[in-house]
Order: sequence, then C-alpha cells, then structure tokens
Amino acid sequence: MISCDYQSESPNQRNPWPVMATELKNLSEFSTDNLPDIRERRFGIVVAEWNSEVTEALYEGAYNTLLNYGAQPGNIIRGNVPGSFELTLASQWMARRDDIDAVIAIGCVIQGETKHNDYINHAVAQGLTNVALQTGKPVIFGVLTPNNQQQALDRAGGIHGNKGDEAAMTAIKMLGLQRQVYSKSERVKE
Ligand code: RBF
Repeated sequence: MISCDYQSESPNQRNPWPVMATELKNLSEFSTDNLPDIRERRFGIVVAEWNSEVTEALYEGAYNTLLNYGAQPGNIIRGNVPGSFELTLASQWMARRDDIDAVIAIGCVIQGETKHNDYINHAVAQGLTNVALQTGKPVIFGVLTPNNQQQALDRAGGIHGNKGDEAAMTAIKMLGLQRQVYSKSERVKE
C-alpha cells in the first residue's frame, strides 16, 4: 500500500501559502487496500479525440489499470467523442446501459488565448456530476485541464504519473463503496 500524508510530506510546512498539488504528492499514488472484485464488472470509457496524444495515453493508463486489478477486456467498452464537451452526453448514454457499472470520461482541455477552456471544463464537470447523480453510477472525471501541452504530458504517463490510472482506480473504489453501502450485512466503516 502507498499512503500519503499531505501535511507531513509538504516541503513547505512553514510556508503559510498553499502549495501546488504536485508538490504535495505524486498524483498517481493511491491506496490499493480493500479493493472489490471487479471480474464481472463492466466499464465504459469515453475518450475525447482532441489532444489525442494525451487522451490516448490516459486511456491506456485507465485500461491497463482496470485489467491489472481484475477486469476482463471484454467488459471494457470504449467510445470516442470529438471533443471533451461531448463527454457528458456520451457518458450518459453509457451510464444508462443496464450492463455498464461505471463510466470513465477522458479528455484534455488545454488553456488557450480565449476562455473557451473555462466554459468547456465547467460544463463537463457539472455535466458528469449530473450523469452520476441521475444514474446512481460512478462517473469519473478523467479530464486534464492544463495550461499547456507539457503539463498535460507530465500527467499522462510523464513525471507526475498518469491520471488515467487514477481515474480507473477511482472507478474501482467507488464500485467497492457502492457495494459496501448497499450491502445489508456490512456496516459502513467510519
Ligand atoms: N476539446 C477538447 O477536448 N480539448 C480542447 O482543448 C478543446 N479546445 C477547443 C477550443 C475551441 C476554441 C473550441 C471551439 C473547441 C475546443 N474543443 C476542445 C472542442 C469542444 O470540446 C467540442 O468538441 C466542440 O466545441 C464541439 O461541441
């Protein structure tokens, strides 16, 4: 297990100002304790084609993480959308399928000279939240919102890990929690 304490690992403990998330931890470190059995679970992964060098790397990370933790290749359904703005509707289509347990939405919206990225990012974050709440299924926000392409590559298999790995692990963990919460026999741990 890899655990991480934000406070004790911060190099800027005496600095009252917030530090960047990347200074606090490697973004792809996560605990793998008590993961659920996902052999029979089915996952939808929606991938935006904009900035495909980044989104393909994120997809690879998510796909391989699902396989590494027990998912079967035939239980992972991929769909492509033109851009991140389309992730919401495609995720809803996926989440509404009875045979899909969790959806991972993957995109990369790089900051430009105008505010388009803000509009897209907010719409996608809110839209995916709505899909999750409406369907009651985990819908994971695997969208990078970097200032430039290098920051994106750093988080898509580069020096800051792969956010696709994290998105897949988040889906797995949410399925575990869902089972725990809805299980009559198990008490939710505090
Ligand atoms: N989609 C992305 O996934 N990433 C981007 O960085 C991105 N930049 C865009 C910039 C502009 C000015 C526009 C108009 C669209 C951009 N899109 C981007 C596409 C967007 O998500 C969507 O596919 C289109 O707006 C069509 O609905």
